[in-house]
Amino acid sequence: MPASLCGTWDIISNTNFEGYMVALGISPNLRKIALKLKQKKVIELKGEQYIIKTTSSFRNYTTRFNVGQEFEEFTKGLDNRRLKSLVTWKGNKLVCEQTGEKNNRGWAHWIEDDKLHLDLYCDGEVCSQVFKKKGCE
Ligand code: VLZ
Repeated sequence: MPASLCGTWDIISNTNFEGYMVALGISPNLRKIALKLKQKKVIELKGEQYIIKTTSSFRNYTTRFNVGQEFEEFTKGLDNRRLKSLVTWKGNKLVCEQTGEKNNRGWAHWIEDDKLHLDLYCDGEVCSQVFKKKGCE
């Protein structure tokens, strides 16, 4: 059983978010704003359903899914695309494959040294984010 991803997490590093946003076709103006944001993750499990909220002072993004069940995702406020997404456990990683206009798109979450890790990938670009649990050092 993988360590729980649930909780409230503050971003402490964000490598190549710019490259990920370029791959998604986010405009230069929006990228400039987005790069400065302190992102937060709130991950909850309600029954079988995961709820992942990405929040910031500028824009929020929420996704809800059940592991192993494909769902329709609309990336509202991000690149505004419609995707077919599927989240599964691969070892200790919670992995999402996002099928749509962009190739090789998805993300993976895992816990390492009490930190929440997230790789966001699109079209050969990888953004690596690390979060620390709120209230912990
Ligand atoms: O997260 O795919 O945790 O949905 C950035 C929001 C969110 C703020 C990046 C900037 C993608 C917006 C988050 C301006 C363009 C994401 C998944 C994994 C769950």
